[in-house]
Amino acid sequence: MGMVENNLSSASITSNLETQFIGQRVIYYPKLASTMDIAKREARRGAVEGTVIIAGEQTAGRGRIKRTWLTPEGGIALSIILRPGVRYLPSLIMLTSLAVVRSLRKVTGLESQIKWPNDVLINGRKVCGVLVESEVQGDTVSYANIGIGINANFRVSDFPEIPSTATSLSDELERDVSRLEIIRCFLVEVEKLYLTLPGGGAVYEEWRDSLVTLGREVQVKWEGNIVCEGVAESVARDGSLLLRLSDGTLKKIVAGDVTLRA
Ligand code: BT5
Repeated sequence: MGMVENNLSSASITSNLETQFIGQRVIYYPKLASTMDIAKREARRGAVEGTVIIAGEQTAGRGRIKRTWLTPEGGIALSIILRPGVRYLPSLIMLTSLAVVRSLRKVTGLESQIKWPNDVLINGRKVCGVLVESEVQGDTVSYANIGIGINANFRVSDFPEIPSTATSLSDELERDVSRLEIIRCFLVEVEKLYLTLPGGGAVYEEWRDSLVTLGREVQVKWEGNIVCEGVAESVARDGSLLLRLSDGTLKKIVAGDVTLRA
């Protein structure tokens, strides 16, 4: 696979970036443990809202509940420091996934779908994971950092540690993509969606309508154990999944992993 871009740097990302604050300050590391760690440290030091931390490669990337996220060279790993009003916290995972879907479509032409709660899939395979880590004091959000890991320019089959249910952009397209373009587009899309929140924008509706999960029979797992099964009927505005159980009752699922049944 040829090199489409080799110039990921703070300057190449911020240069003429059409945002007000997201990505106006970028801290780039060729290799890093986890962008979430640096984002937390920077946020606690009072970093300006919209500060972006990007790694060319991560050695200790994190998923939810202490799981590992692998970002080999060629991947995209970034975190953004935000400080929304506390009532907008549930919207962050939604707007982040939506911004990924929009930027993959715009830059690569690939259509992707969102799987509750935090996966972006292409043809049923995970291409991106989303993570939000926040600290709230009273009614104030000290920080809410959003992180995305996108499998971009590498072949998943070259990394046995990555589950075979994953895919990458270059696996899908059989060519490399411009990580720089995807990152810049993503920052613009995140800011657009973020700025709609106070006006009661349609983030929730768009997210709900992009979910592959709804209408499907699913199994919900928590730490590897099946906790319930049912039909994913809807999602609530707080992001939770509403599951119709076989006895007809509706159960609200706040966290977990879902497996879509055929
Ligand atoms: C996620 O967690 O999907 C959230 C991943 C967030 C990663 C970003 S990268 C930038 C920022 N800095 C970080 O340190 N993290 C964020 P979860 O739903 O818990 O999924 C984790 C699971 O996905 C693992 O247990 C593996 O099974 C699988 N996995 C690991 N690496 C993968 C990859 N590259 N592609 C697809 N699946 C992967």
